Amino acid sequence: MQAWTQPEIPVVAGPARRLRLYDTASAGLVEVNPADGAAARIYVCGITPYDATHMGHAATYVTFDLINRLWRDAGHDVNYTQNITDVDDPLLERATATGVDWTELAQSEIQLFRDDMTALRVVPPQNYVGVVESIDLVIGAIEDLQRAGAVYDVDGDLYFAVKADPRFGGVSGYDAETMRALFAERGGDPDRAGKQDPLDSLLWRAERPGEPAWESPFGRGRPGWHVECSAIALKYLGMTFDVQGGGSDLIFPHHEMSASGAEVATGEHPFARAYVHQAMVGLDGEKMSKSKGNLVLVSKERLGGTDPMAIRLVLLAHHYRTDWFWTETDLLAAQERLDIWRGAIGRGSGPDGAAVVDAVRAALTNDLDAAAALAAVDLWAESNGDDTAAPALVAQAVDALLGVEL
Ligand code: 5CA
Ligand code: ZN
Repeated sequence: MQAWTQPEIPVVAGPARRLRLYDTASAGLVEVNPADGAAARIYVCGITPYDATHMGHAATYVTFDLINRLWRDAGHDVNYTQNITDVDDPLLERATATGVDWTELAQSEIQLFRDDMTALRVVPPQNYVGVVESIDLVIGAIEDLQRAGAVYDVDGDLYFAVKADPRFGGVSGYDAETMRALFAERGGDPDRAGKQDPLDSLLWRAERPGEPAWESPFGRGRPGWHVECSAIALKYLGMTFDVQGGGSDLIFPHHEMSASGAEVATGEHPFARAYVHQAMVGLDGEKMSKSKGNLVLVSKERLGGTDPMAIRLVLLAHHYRTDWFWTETDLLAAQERLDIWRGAIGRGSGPDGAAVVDAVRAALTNDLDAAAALAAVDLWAESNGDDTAAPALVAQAVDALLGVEL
C-alpha cells in the first residue's frame, strides 16, 4: 500500500544521545539503540479504517514519530512497518450500517489518514501494509503455527492455543482475571463453546454469508486480528526487532497475542526488544473511540483552519505515558506557543543555540519527555542572547526532532 509524502528532515548539528524508553514487558526503562550502523526496526499497529483519525490516533503516531526521528538523528536507517487492518469486524459492521462498500470505506478512510499524517509531518513507514494484500502471509503464519501444534478447529474456525506458549502473559504482565476481562472487552470471545482455553484467539474465521472471504488450505474465510500483525511484522522486520508500538489499549490481548503467535510460529524469542505504549487520549472524561463517537478529528480541525503544527504541539505537551483529555484551552495555548516560537526564530540572534538543541535531545531521549523539550524551547524563545546562528539552528532542531515546522 502507498504510504504518504515524506516531510523534509533537516540534519541537526551536535551529538545525538542514547535513547531510553519504557518497556511494558519488563516494566522499566530500556535502551533501544541498534548497533552502530545498523538499521532500527519498528512496528506500529496501524488504523482500522472505518472512521477518521482522531486525536488519540494522532497522539500515537506522533509519539512513534519521535522515536523514528531520534533514531535518524543518531544516524540510523529506520525500517518502520505499519499495518492497516483493512478487513475486520468493525469495518464490515460500519460498511453494512452505512450502506457503503467495505473496500470503498477503507480506501477513503486510509486516504484521509494519509492526509492527516502528512499535515502533522509524521514521517511515513517504509512498509505500509494492508491485511487484504497480505492474506498469503497470514495463511503462511497460520501454517507455521499448525506445524508447532498450536492450532485447533472450532466448527470450521481456527484458534491459536495459548497453552503452546509457556511465556504467554509476559508482554502485559496482567493476571488471569484482568486478561479475561480485557479479552472480552476488546474483540475476544472467551465464552465460545468448544474452546480449549477462554483466551485462545481466532486465527481464521470461516466464511459467513455476506462477509468477504479468501481461499486457503483451511477453507474459505478471513484472518483473525492478532495473527495479521505477527505475520506482517515477521515478513518485513523479522524476529527480535527493536520496538513494537501502539496505544495502551493494545497491550492485551493484541500485543500479547501477536508476540505469542510469532514466538510460537518461529520458536524464537522475543518478538520485540521493547513494547512501547501511548496512553489513552480522551474527551470530556472518556477515552476517545470510534465506537463511542466522542471524537475530535484531525481532519475536521484542519478544515476548520487550525494549524496542524498547533495540533502537534498539543500532542507533544502531554507525556505519552499519561492519559489525558483533549481541550480547546490546550489548543489555544499551543497556537500561542507556535506564534512565540515563530517570532523568536525570526530574530537576528538569541541565546546559545547548541545548548537548547542538546536540551531538546536530552529530554526526548529520556523516555520521550516532549513536554520538557517544549519547555527548553520556550525558555530559549523568551530570552535574549547574541548567538546569531541560534535562530536557524533552533528552527532546524524543532523541525527535525519535534516535527514542528516553524
Ligand atoms: N488496527 C488496530 C491495530 S492492529 C487498531 O487498533 N486500530 S485503531 O484504528 O483502533 O487504532 C489505531 C491506533 O491508535 C492503535 O495503535 C491504537 O492503540 C491507537 N489508539 C486508538 N484510540 C486511541 C486513543 N483514544 N488514544 C491514544 N491512542 C489510541
Ligand atoms: Zn496490530
